[in-house]
Amino acid sequence: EEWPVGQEATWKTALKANDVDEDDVQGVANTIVRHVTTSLARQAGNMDTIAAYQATALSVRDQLIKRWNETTSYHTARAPKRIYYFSIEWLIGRSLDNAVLNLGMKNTYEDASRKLGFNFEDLLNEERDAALGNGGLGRLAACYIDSMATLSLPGWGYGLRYNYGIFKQMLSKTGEQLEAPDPWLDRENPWEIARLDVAYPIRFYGNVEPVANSDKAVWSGGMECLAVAYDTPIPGYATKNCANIRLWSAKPVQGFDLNSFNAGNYEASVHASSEVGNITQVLYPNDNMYQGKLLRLQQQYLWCSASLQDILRRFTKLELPWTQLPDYICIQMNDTHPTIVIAELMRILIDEEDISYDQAWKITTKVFAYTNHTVLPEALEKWEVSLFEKLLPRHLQIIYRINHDFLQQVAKRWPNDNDRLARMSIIEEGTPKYVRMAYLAIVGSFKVNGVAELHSQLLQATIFKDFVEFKGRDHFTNVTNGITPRRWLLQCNPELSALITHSLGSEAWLTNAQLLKNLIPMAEQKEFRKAFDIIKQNNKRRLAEVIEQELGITLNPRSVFAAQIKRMHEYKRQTLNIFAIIHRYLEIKKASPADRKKIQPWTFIFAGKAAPGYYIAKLVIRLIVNVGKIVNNDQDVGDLLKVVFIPDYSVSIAEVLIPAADISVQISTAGTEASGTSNMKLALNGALLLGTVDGANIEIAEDAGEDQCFMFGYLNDQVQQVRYNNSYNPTPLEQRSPELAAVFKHIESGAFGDAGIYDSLLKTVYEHDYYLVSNDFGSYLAAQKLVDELWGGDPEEWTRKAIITSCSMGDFSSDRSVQDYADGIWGVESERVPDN
Ligand code: B1H
Repeated sequence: EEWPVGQEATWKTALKANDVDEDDVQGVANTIVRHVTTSLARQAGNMDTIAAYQATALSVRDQLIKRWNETTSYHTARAPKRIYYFSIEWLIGRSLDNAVLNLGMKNTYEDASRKLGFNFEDLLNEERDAALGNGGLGRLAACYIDSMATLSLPGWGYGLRYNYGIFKQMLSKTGEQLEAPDPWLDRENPWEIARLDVAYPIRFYGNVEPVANSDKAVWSGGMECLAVAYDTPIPGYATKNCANIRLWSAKPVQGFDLNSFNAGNYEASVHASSEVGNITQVLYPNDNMYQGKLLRLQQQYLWCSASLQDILRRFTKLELPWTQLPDYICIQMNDTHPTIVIAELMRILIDEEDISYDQAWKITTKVFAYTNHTVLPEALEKWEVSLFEKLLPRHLQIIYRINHDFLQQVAKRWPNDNDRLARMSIIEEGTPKYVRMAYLAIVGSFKVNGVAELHSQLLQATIFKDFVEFKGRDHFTNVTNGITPRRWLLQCNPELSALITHSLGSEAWLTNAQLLKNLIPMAEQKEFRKAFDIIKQNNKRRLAEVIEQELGITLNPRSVFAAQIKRMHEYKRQTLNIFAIIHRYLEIKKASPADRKKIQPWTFIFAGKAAPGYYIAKLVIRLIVNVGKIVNNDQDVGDLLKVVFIPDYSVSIAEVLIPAADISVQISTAGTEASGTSNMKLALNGALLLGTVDGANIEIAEDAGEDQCFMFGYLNDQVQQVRYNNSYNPTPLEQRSPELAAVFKHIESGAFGDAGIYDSLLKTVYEHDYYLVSNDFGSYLAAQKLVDELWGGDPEEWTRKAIITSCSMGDFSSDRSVQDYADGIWGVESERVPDN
């Protein structure tokens, strides 16, 4: 090592002085108090829990930064191939508990804070969620970066530092969703490191001049701004390695507006910079829904251009020829949101690095891989050509050239097949014209994957069929999603984690989730079942307390806790669930007091946000809330049925809900949910799967065993036909499902609010019923009946199934997923920082 300035001995002593051993409680307390009195400028006598949280977080941050630095130096010295995960969403949640657990310092921090007069649990609750994502896609990125760190892979995440994350959801008195901003950065964020010196220029709009006799062009003018880096260190579990998420914030270029854009027009120059400030203001709140807004394309380009400039700067330091770029970097695109990065790499190589178009294309297509997360047509990104041309004129030229060359190859393979050319073109012809981002992502990358077996098959058989024929089977693959067992078991369910560690005799399952299998035989032991059951009861009671406190609803912890917790969407069919609840309610009302005694008690728990512009999804929330109001206060019902909608669903709320669930409700129309990941989290925590044959449900049922699950509903290959009949040979609802017709009548009678308010929702089922709610209603009721029988008839058997389910989830660790990516797609290897 080199000591650039001063005396080596002084440096070394100072570095040592700041080291804290993992179990050094006093040392940790020292660092916390130092932050109280220096960073926070407070006095010991002037402390509240917020200050204690902040000082503790800063103390942990010090540990993370040390590891971050060591990891960075090590990787710089070794210069391995690196993986960069591009995600426009990072749904991290809180970091303190997760960080101390991954550092192996939870006990030390608990002790230190107790000795300083604080309860560590209270400090944890002061932290705000980093909610820079909508749902599964954003949380997946967060789980994957945890696994990349834990596997010691040389990799970083890249994203955007939104000033406002996903909106805060509130409910009006009448059960309507209201949205408020999420100013998560209002308090200082101890988990980020501002790198004000790491900033790249980004251009928008402007003009393009071709350069004669070359592939090059000069793009100039327009609006320039800066993308500034903020780093979030992500510690691995049981490794010194620390990964990084680098998030970009837009800021105006100093002096630009005055000198070259609006000289002499001060007011206009201020205006120009406020457009720049807008770019990273807010996360777009749509899940599984495309919205073609200019600002969104600005976000995508700023993020991709800054990230790529950052990556290429690192590569150029190696002083290697550009042809070796694919040997040193791989970029994984989380959905099509970063697809513009393909054109950006082409632009930089051609216009700035003097590489020929053909050579640039050879390099580019070896760098990128693309993950598709949905087959829903309304979610597929396609940008209006005119908008694209205005904002990114040079990129549109490059895309046209890519498309031209690509279609020539297609035409060569399939002469005179104009239909095929029109189908496959990256440019959708028509008025207006569109750029199809998924097609660009396929053509510009070396691998495309889906996120569960069924989904990957569906991609290849339907929306990307032509591309499989053109590129060959090997261009496409599957990597089934996974979740990190550190957050989704160790952190959220400490009691179950302790039981597992005790029973296995080691903590090795936390980095090798397959070891959980070894506990399956324990399901046959009464003692173990009892221990497992007590933990579930405790988790249910903990949740019931929160719900009592926050919502004033008293739950029966002996009832089946059935959780449907995910974004509100027609395809996810919260409708099916709430209609079945109303059916159950009507059955209870009909039953004699004697018959009621035989009815099993259920608590249905919903949580999830609707996109602010998604009218039908918001109406479903309203129905759920209003059904709850009636059912929860009906004397005839008593403890037999409760319906709870928990507002403002978040990662932190999920951490309380998931360990408390008995039943995991996963009831999307077959073929619509690409994977789902709450299904994995709930199963890992011992909830039994009540689900359709869709997404990762299928693989969960395979691994846990079908005996452990309650599967129902039309299969994917029947859906098209049923859907067609619903539209073109419709039968009255009474015939399709008399039970559902009765439910609708009851809703229409005004039982849950003025008659008429739910008409547009009911109409989606009466007419077309695109998502097969009426068709699957009967089999959903039948599946619930089986649940009733097991819950009431054989509680021991229930627990046995829960244990088997939980211990069969090894495959769904994100460590497995990320290792699959590393081996099968990225070609990167573990680069573990030596212990000393
Ligand atoms: C998923 C999205 C998504 N699929 C567009 N697609 C978005 C699409 O802001 N947008 O424009 C945002 C999100 N999200 C989800 O990904 C799937 O529905 C889940 O089934 C899957 O588990 C998850 C992770 O792969």
